[in-house]
Amino acid sequence: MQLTLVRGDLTEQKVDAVVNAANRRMRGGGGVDGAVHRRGGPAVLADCVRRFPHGLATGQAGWTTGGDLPARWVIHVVGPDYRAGETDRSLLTACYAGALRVADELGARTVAFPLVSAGIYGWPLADAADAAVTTLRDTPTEVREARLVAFDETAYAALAQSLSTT
Ligand code: AR6
Repeated sequence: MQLTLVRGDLTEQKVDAVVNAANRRMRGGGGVDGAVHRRGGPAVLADCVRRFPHGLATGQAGWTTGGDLPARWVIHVVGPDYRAGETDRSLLTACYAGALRVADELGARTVAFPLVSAGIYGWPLADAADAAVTTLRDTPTEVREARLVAFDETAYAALAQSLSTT
């Protein structure tokens, strides 16, 4: 599997599936979640309601249609809310491993990832980048490209550092 890094907007990636940093309710929100629902349109929320009537637990992953996104599917993961005291790192790595498992179920071969929990949920940036890089590298998968999408320069720098040192 190829692990790549780009700077850009997750919702513009032309991949089989994009990963969304959602919350337990699975009904949209701010950050990348807001962008996914805006760009994906109402079909994404409708699928969330239908497929996840009770939401998802922290650390879990599940998929919906990509709606109007270039990607065919959205794989929603619920990262731990560091600011609220969810500091167990295995909850964060489970998001990446779970997203790859769901991608394999779907047959998605190219998957784009944001830096889960590193925004509104406040996970320290360098460790969030390390968790992403090491988990994506170490998890067996049929995915051919896992593309890390850094939204800003600081996220890009943290991911580049993790890719070169871990
Ligand atoms: N493309 C790529 N990355 C983005 C984009 C984008 N369009 N927008 C933001 N990021 P966050 P979290 C980056 O806050 O910390 C929501 O309200 C952002 O700079 O989106 O897991 C949910 O509903 C950061 O590096 O997700 C939850 O309630 C990374 O994506 C909560 O926020 C993650 O930031 C989840 O918080």
